[in-house]
Amino acid sequence: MSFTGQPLRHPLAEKYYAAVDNVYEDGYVVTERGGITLPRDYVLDGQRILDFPVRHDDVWVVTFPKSGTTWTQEMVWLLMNDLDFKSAKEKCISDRFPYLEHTALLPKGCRDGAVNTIDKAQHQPPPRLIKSHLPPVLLPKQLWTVKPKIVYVCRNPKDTAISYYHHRRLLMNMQLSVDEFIEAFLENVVNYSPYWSSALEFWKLRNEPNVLWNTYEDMKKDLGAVIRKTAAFLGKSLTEEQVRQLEEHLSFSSMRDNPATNYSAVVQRLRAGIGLPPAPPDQAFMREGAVGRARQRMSPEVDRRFDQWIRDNIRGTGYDGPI
Ligand code: PPS
Repeated sequence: MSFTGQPLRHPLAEKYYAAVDNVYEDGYVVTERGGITLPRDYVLDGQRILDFPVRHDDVWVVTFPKSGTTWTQEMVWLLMNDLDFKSAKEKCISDRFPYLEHTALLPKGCRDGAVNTIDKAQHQPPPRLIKSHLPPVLLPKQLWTVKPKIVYVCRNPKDTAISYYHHRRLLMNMQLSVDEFIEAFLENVVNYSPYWSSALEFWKLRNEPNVLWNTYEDMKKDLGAVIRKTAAFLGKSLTEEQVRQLEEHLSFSSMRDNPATNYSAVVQRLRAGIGLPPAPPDQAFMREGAVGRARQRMSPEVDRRFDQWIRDNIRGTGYDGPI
């Protein structure tokens, strides 16, 4: 069986490609399975990912992009490694916690002969820790039969979209205004969209015993509580002093200043791969780390469209995730 997708055809797609300087030379597809927008090369790996062999002792962190993935990965890595802060600081989180489908998401100039990230994820010593931004429909099928632990993190779609906008500027020098990018986001033109194929579908799975539903907003409100909840889910026990230490390590300022979590080197490498100079000082992966500021960044008209889009997508579902 082969994995297929149709070229993304949308009036906004051309504008969006041009604004990122066509870094995905082969454009985008909408996957036949699930209708997800991804770079064309994803079809080469899609079936292998669906057939990826899952282990019962894996721990997966799954999110829609820009929802607090890195924050959660660092928390889970430390919980799974007896709070070994020293080792955590010695190696970038992307090397400690592979991103399953990353190779297919990298512009060609950034691949640089590196090992395919599916191999990297597969051949880790157990317990393997694996990150993915894929929605349930494209994740390995064995996740639903072998049932390893999955930590899902949801973030309200407006803050997610604004964070995504800045991410595209940082990594691809995207030349769209906030409103133009939000339009593309709402029309499912950006990678991994639709947002709801991830958030709403994982929300439906939130009561599965092997799924933990966390939110970025809860992490901001009471990180200690999320640490305790996640530790219990992973079968780890922590003293209150250890919770405090982990909270400190996971604070925005500490992760921003930590080269193993702030992606500063990765960002420069990826920019160089597509011919961009080092990032300007006012742009960084660890950008703002706030909740609820997105509304101020878009025009009132686009903000209203966004609210309508949320209402349209959750109507009749009972969804009570962050909006
Ligand atoms: S990615 O590229 O999809 O993996 O990005 P992801 O890690 O999911 O999301 C990046 C956003 O998470 C913020 N972040 C944090 N916020 C608060 N505290 C901590 N410790 C933290 N670590 C990462 C990061 O700043 C990005 O959000 P924005 O809104 O852009 O600041």
